Amino acid sequence: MVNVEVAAPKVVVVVCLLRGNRVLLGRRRSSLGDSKFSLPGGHLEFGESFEECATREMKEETGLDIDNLEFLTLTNNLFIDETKPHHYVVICMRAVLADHHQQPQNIEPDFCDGWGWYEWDNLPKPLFSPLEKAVRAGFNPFPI
Ligand code: 8DG
Ligand code: MG
Repeated sequence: MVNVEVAAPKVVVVVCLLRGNRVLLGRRRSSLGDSKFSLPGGHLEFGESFEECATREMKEETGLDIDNLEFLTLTNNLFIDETKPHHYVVICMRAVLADHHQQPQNIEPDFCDGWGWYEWDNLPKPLFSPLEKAVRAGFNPFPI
């Protein structure tokens, strides 16, 4: 049972990093969504803009520098049935590489098996549940 007196939703920023018709995904190493493919990102720190958080998380997790950040959408992600319940308000940004020759590095191997570029029309399986749900609902991060 969640103690709603002390439990609080957290704000997370994730990034759809676009390259041609591909997007950057990593296989999670985490109690939540372990071995599922998900977008890079993490918790918004006090005082940060969404753009700053996206840029920092991308650098911390992949070593990549990003550019042309734009807000895409937000989702209210509940993981209530987990042993430890979580509630995330997820801000989803879009970006491109600042330097098109830069390659992603797996900087936090304890939290990710590795990063790869995946075609949007042929996404890997299994996707992390919130991403899977968004894709099924028609979410598409590419500009029209
Ligand atoms: P931080 O401590 O470095 O700030 O965070 P992190 O260690 O990078 O956390 P994370 O697991 O990558 O992201 C925080 C939570 O955000 C994660 O446990 C569940 C939620 N989340 C979603 N959707 C997505 C997503 O597509 N990608 C990521 N990375 N997290 C997501 O609900
Ligand atoms: Mg992360």
